[in-house]
Amino acid sequence: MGRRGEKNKERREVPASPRPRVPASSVVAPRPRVPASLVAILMGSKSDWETMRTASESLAKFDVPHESHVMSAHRTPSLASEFARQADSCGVEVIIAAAGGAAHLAGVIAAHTILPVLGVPMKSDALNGLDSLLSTVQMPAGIPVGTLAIGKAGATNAALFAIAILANSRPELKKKLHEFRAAQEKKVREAKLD
Ligand code: RP5
Repeated sequence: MGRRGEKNKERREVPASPRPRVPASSVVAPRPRVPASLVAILMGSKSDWETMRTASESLAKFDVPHESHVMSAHRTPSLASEFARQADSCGVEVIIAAAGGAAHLAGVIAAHTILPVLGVPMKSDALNGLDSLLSTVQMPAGIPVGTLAIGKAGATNAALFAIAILANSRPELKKKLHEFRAAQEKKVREAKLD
């Protein structure tokens, strides 16, 4: 097999590529059944999913097409960097990256793309997530990672932040965000204490 063939073979074997962007020529064609993902949720381990499913559920409530993958800055470094490099051309607009401990995933992903990357520090056994928070938030100037709170609050807010970014160019999402805030406010105003 020539060099080109080998390169294509490598590309096909990457299991977690984002879904391909819908080509411009399909504008007049029937809409695809599964829309391309606008948000990619990445996490360093399957053990992070219990927390990160919160982000996925929040995006689903706003009907935002998204995909979730396990990949690690340490255990699968080439998969993580390849995903980050391809995400933009596949139609992804925001990446959420969650990791715990020496949490480098968000930073590594941000190093390989100019898409906005939102980092969610996972609660860790050893230091309760303080290690994850500092590893994610302390990026050197030049490669930004927007870091959210530790754990489920961070996962929810990462999704809401991603929606807010997407809403800048999508009036229907902006409307849903206003409705969400109004409903949230109503709930707090009507809270009854025993
Ligand atoms: C990180 O190490 C993961 O993001 C996870 O939060 C932490 C522990 O991973 P496991 O040992 O549970 O796979 O890479």
